[in-house]
Amino acid sequence: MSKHAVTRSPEALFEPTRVGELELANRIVMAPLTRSRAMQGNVPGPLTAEYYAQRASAGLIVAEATQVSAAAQGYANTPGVHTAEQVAGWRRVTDAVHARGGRIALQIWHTGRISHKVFQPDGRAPGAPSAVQANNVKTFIEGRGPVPTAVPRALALHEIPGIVEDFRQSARRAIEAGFDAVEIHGANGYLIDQFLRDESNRRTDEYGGSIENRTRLMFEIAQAVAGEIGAGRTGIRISPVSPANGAHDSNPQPLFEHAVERLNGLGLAYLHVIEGATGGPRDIAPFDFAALRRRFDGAWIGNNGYTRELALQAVAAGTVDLVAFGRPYIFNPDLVRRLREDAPLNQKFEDVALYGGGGAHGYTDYPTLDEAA
Ligand code: 8OZ
Repeated sequence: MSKHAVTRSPEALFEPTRVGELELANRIVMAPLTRSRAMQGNVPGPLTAEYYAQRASAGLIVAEATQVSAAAQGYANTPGVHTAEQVAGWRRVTDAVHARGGRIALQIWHTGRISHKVFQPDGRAPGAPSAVQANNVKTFIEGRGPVPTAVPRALALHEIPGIVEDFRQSARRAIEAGFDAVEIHGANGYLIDQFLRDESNRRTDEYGGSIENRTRLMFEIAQAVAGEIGAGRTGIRISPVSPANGAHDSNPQPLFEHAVERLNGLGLAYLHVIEGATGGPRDIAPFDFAALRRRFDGAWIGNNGYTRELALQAVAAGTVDLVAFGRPYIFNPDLVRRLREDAPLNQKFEDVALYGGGGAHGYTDYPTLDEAA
């Protein structure tokens, strides 16, 4: 029998569980959500601390994608974790979440080709595996709105160790800032995903060509982060069939089976899997997710379009260990209670423009059940 052939009570969704070195109050995860409200210097401010504290009843919060270096940035007003001010800003956030009894991981991120020269400290084109522009993808620039992402430049072989090092140091700084864990952003068409896939990776050195070579950067980053902060505090997010940000591979099944096999050898705490198109249909393309799950001994966090029913059923059947909710967490700070009590969820009552950018409105002003009563 497979190690994952468990049967649990549906109530297990609301009960404590252990993930790596973390003791979590329940199996509900707040997915990382880019909200673009960082202050000057890409520093998370007091409003961000309040926003996450409001959501501290999640078993685990995965805080929004956060750049590992200045060059890793791809959008206006996203936070970083590469300066002392950013670490101090994040400390406010983790203190506020811990004061409410929550647990919080930081998602560390390099956008690669999903960037623009205005974000690059040297003013050059952003670095990527190869000089291949993402097909019809836009980014946000302050005062200019959505603009096409760059034609990137191919990173030189000698630049790659520095990127691995940026992830390692960011993981260290995240722990200094009080995070309980670090999630490596390997999904959604950003740098790590760009290296994985044959559409964006046309390299002929040891980081391109074979599946072994294309999974090398992901593996080296995961190894560096786990070596720095402990595998039991390290997770990684992948999106095998998502076309997000122009991601495309001619044959994702063997690619991701190999990637997960390599990651499993590191003993990581969890694998966070976007099952389908990010924020879109779960059945965008045929893919055998169970084949990945069989290759991974840590916890599996399933994500993408889960309803209450599907979450209860997937946890009970053991297809997933935890369920991450994204958009419902924008509108429902007390999502855990609402799911537990089968109470109605707040629906989107504001413009989608408030997802990213702006102030408190559409960010910290969604009512809990008690406040709504
Ligand atoms: C929405 C807008 C900007 C970035 C992702 C980090 O898709 C993101 C992101 C989402 O993973």
